[in-house]
Amino acid sequence: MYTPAITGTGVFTPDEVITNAELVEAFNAYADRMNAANAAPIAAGEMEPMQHSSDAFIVKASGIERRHVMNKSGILDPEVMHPLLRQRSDDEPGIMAEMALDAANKALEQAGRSPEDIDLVICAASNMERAYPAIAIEIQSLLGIKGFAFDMNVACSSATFGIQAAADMIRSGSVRAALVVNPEICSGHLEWRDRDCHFIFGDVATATVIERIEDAKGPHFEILSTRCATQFSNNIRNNNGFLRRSRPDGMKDRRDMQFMQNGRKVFKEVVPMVSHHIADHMTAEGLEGAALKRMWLHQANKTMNDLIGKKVLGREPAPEEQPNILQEYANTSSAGSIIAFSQNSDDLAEGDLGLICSFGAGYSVGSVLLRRHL
Ligand code: CO8
Repeated sequence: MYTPAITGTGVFTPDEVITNAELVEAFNAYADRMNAANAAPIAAGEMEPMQHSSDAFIVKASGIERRHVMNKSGILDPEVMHPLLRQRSDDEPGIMAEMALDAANKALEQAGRSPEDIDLVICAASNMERAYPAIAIEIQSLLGIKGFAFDMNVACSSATFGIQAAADMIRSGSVRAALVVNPEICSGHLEWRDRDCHFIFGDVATATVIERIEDAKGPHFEILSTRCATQFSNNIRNNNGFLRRSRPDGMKDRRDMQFMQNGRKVFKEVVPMVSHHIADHMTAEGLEGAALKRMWLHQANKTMNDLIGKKVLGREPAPEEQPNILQEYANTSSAGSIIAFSQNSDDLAEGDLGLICSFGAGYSVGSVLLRRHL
């Protein structure tokens, strides 16, 4: 058995940024148009008017201040309210592959590796732009990697589940070095016309290089253990899929074809699930939560992270013990905990313990326990 280690990470951040103020202005303009267009049924009491969104609510409820997106103009146009992305020919790289490539090159550079050193690519994300061929195989081809590649989807937990799959293959010796990429183009599936969720997501891509610890060329994180858990829930759901046109009103503009959630229930059910998951993981390793120097948590909601951190450490976590990036990126699904890790891990000392933990739709929870080596 070999010991796996994370030797490099990379983040692709789209150039375009939408602040809460810009988002709310566009949403409110859309709501006003809808209310004007439906003035008669609203006046007759047959229809509820759309309510305005507010920057203050968004910051208080989530901690999110802005988000990066692949296309801003469509999202902010009250006539459109979704990203506008050009149609690509089948002979050019897809948008997810392009995003992932940037993050992958940064991760390889940090690890001091070139594509020929890698023999496995996993594209782990909450949405794939097409069913097949796998996005991972396209990325493998664009990078010139030999070996094999596959896609996997566990919503917000895709990255940690992907790391577990890669780490297990490295342990057993079936691969020597792996690249796990998480291109998340959440803007494509977010319902920007719904004020309950229009502020939640952003776009980004992350990448992680995992290899045998003895092959590490620089500072790295030993993967001590991983733990994954799932429990079915309808509280976060997206009904879009390949059977859509086969349904009676299949191609209609239906709300359930975009991201849907019962946010309050998710909050209440997922916080204890994640806190117990981390506690169980630490106990299985003969450790207490307080042994963790840092936690890189899924980036959905600041209050949620504060509560989980407090339960795990048994006290109020200091900001540097549990860094948040959601104020800058919003929820980027599986990429969130990897951005937090990538941007806030260099300062850890030899032997320090840290834990990456993601959670979300499914429900799903994944944790990766790490030890720093310089
Ligand atoms: N502006 C002003 N007021 C608002 C707004 C708004 N934008 N939105 C809602 N309100 C109002 C509501 O109508 C409500 O009014 P009232 O009290 O009169 O009914 C009031 O504000 C409070 O609303 P909520 O109860 O909904 O507010 P919460 O405090 O619960 O906050 C959150 C809402 C932020 C959604 C919160 O519940 C939360 O973060 N929950 C956890 C969510 C979570 O972690 N989800 C994980 C899902 S992500 C995932 O798994 C990946 C899926 C794949 C990604 C696909 C990409 C799209």
